[in-house]
Amino acid sequence: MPHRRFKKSHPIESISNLPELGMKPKEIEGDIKSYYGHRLGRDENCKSVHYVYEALSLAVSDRLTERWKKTYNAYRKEDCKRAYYLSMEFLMGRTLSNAMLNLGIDDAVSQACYDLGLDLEELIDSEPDAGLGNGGLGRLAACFIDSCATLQLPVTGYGLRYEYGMFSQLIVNGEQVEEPDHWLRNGNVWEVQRLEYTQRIKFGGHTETHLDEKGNSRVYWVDSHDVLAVPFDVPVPGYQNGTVNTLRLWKATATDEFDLQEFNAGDYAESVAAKNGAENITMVLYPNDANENGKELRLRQQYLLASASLQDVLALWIGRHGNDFTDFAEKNCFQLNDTHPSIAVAELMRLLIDIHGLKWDAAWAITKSTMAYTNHTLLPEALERWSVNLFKQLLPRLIEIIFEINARFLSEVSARWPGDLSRIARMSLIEEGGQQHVRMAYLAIVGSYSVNGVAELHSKLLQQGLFHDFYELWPEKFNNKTNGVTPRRWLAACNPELAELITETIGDGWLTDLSLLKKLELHIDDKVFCDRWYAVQQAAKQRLIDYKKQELDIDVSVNALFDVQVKRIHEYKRQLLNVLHVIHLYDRIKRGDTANWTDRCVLIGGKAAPGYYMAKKIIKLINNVANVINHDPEVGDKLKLIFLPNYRVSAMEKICPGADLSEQISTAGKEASGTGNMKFMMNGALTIGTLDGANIEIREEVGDENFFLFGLTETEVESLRNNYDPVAIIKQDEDLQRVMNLLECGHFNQFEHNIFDGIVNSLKSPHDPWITIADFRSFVDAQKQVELAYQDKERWIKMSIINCANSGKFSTDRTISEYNNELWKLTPVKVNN
Ligand code: N85
Repeated sequence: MPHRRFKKSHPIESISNLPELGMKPKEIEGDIKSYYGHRLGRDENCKSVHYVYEALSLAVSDRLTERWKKTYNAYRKEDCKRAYYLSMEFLMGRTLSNAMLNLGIDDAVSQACYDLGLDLEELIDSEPDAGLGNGGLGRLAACFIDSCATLQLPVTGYGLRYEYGMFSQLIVNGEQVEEPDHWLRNGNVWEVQRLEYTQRIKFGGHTETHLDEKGNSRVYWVDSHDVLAVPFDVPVPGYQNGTVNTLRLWKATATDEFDLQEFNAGDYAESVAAKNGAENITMVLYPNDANENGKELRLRQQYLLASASLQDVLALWIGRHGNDFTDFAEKNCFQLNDTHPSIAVAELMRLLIDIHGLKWDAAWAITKSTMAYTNHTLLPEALERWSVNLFKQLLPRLIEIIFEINARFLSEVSARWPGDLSRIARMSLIEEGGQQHVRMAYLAIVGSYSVNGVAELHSKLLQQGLFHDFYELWPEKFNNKTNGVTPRRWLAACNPELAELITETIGDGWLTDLSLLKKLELHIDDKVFCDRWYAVQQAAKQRLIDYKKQELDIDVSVNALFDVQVKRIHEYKRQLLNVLHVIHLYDRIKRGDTANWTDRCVLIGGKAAPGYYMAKKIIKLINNVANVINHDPEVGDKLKLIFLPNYRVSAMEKICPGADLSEQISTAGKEASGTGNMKFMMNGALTIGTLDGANIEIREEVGDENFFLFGLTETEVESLRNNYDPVAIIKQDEDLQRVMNLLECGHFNQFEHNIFDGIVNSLKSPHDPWITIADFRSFVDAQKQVELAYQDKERWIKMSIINCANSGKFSTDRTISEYNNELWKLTPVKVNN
């Protein structure tokens, strides 16, 4: 019998020394076949596309892993400063095509698939989205880590590995029905479980104070019910630069001894069942995009993310520097994606003091120079507040620390404003009155060195409004970082025809320096170029039609203006205003007012939070109006209204290349930034929009004449609130009267009495927070300008080119460079291949 033991004490070198993987079609082809036949054990009898997708993905994934290890080693060797992006959501979408693009093997893979007789498009489309986010905030995190890798910055994403991602949306009888998204059902080739980095997380129990072995008083958190956080790592490749960063997602599991205790008590089955309790923590993503719900499970999720991630970072530090935290703050920083992970402020204090023995002041100095907080909304209903009682039960040590932070902070406030009791009450981390609550945004502000908004207007409103007291105290903490999107996924990968035309015209430098798109403007008078631009866009529109065809069974002409609004359904985003305009167009057709008509196809898509009554009613209204319009022979090609079900990242990749007009019509002051607006612009769509969020900066970049502006400004909105009279506005506007009349008489709900009463009443209410009626006339007029522009094909093409050419600012490469230059101060690390 040969010995099964390794001969040497360190056998690792001998098995770690791998030959480099080839990037040529034949080499990739060989790996695909080998994975398919050997690892997956399939042959010609297998009819499922899935295993072919898996074989190809494994081949691609190996090539990522090679670079991943080199990146890891390069960071280790440099002992460089690192940043950590803490987020409850990473809305990654699909991985395969992006990985191919960033590895620079898309042509080789195409060739390999062609030679094997495989349909690459079909394989790519068989991948489920990683829908680990709600909307803008989650997708921003995904674009950010893409840019960090492309800029070769040592940044790790930390998030949660939800078993169920964002629900799938079905439309049944015009209404949204939610179906659970079990995205891991068929396994996930892109993740690697790392049991060796498992962390232990405490919940419940109580605290005790004792003297430690050195005679110092120390707090112990005891009798807790612990859970394990197991990391699953996902590779995040930069654009053709050898860097592969890490997204580390935590899964909650039960500890072994938890079972054992129960087992000894004789209740084996109960104890195994209790495992579920632990695993429930990362079972499901909460599907609210603008509403905090105060559920205990959600607080457990937040704490698990914060605690596991911080323990992980501290373990890495201690592995290298021992228990010496002197330089910790110089070498680490944490960007908090909204308040969702802001419990990290208190948790870092706990770990440094209770576990690593630092004194309060030293721990606080580290905390407030490593944490930075990004705010994503001004909506009061989205501001997180946790009940102090819940905190005491679930995280007894953390609430003690929060109270201590608050006491010290409030004494700073009263030193600055002696006797100003109302200011102290306003600024306290604890909201009084009935039940006490922790104001998580205030905890994040007090515990951070930076507070930023996500567009200029939004950051200004934070300083003047929501966080004004804090701005007065620490003006230097506040700053703006206008959002962006990654041009790799949102132009190169999703619109390869346009990308190719751009590259042929100006070279390929734009992929990593999007400001170079500006050069396209030199070609707007080149007839051949403009014709090609038009042809590419028409082809994208045709593809969008084809993609939806089986599902929708509606004939749409590519010559119609494709007018698109896709985003979460929310009253502030005003899908209702869009519908009012559609009803107005329908009414014009029925009245025969169609001289110089522009055919239009209005596409609306988005998910409503399952508990958001009005948002669900809006979906029903869109579908009912669509049903009437699309089946009216008198309307014909002039107007179509389509609700796109189950909007998600992979859907946007198909939608944004085919849009002519991008609807960004939120009530001014309510949309923090918006990022869909940037994706559309980058792909050559024109925007109709209010002066809200990043629309303002988009308009600045493209120029007033290339943007369809309408609506009240934020200041006008606020001053109108006290004397807003929508009924009077309706009375004075004949078109609007007719639209409201169609709604009120039940024209769109003939056999469903009164179902839209809630919508009608909210529109007509003087307290409508979104003042939709006030912007109707201005919106309709701007839409007329859109039609005029669209009728002049040459003018439209030029405007389209100008929009794309000026989208350079909205690359997350620019955004991340600003985060890095002003806040993180990391040095890029080259990875040698
Ligand atoms: N904000 C956003 O997407 N917010 C959330 O998804 C969200 C989830 C959640 C859960 C968007 C609990 C409580 C509150 C919550 C803004 O609306 C966009 O304007 N909020 C902005 O472009 C985007 O964040 C990225 O900054």
